[in-house]
Amino acid sequence: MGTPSIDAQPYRFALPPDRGAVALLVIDMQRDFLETGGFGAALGNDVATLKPVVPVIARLLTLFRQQERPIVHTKEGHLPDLSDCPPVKRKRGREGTRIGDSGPMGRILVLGEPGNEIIDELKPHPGELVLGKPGKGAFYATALHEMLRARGVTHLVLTGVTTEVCVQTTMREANDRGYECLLVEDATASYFPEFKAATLAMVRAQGGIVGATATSAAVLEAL
Ligand code: C5J
Repeated sequence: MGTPSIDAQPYRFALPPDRGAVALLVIDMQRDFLETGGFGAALGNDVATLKPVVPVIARLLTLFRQQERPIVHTKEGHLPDLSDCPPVKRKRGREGTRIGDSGPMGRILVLGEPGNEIIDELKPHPGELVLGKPGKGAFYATALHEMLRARGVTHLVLTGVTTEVCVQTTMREANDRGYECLLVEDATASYFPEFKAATLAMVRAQGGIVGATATSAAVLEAL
């Protein structure tokens, strides 16, 4: 029998023998993106398009918890004084619904506000890493790389929202830092289904230029 691997074409995400080396990354499953009244809705998006991934991520979380593999949850958010929010990022919103403005779930995309909380269905358990991040990529201006290295993580299973923004950016950052990356197809969503499809195709193109993709069924079976 060869090395167990998740059957992702065209590149094989070979599982290392050390369980602790494979981490689940749950990106930005926060109320700001998934609930009415948050940042995503303020930008004019239909938040319902993201909902189908919630039970899929919940299943992956259950398995990673059972197997005591590392789990990292990220939340996009800025400091209350917005000192970590580049003016260009704030400027791009619509008047009244920009980062830092007050909305139905508190200040939009600000750490510690109700909208910044991870949704109830996917609440982190004690001992899991929860990382606030000011950028789209989870490695930008955070200690994520150091945290993962300290735990011996070499492989990342990526999930979360939105596929073409924070998930794809994080995957590219992780690839550049030497992580083996697998994006779980039905555990990631976009407000724009065509952007999700394009992202999956981009990831898989050219021999898996930044990693692989696979269904959650394949991941659950392989693990
Ligand atoms: C966005 C994210 N879409 N988490 N953030 O602004 O993808």
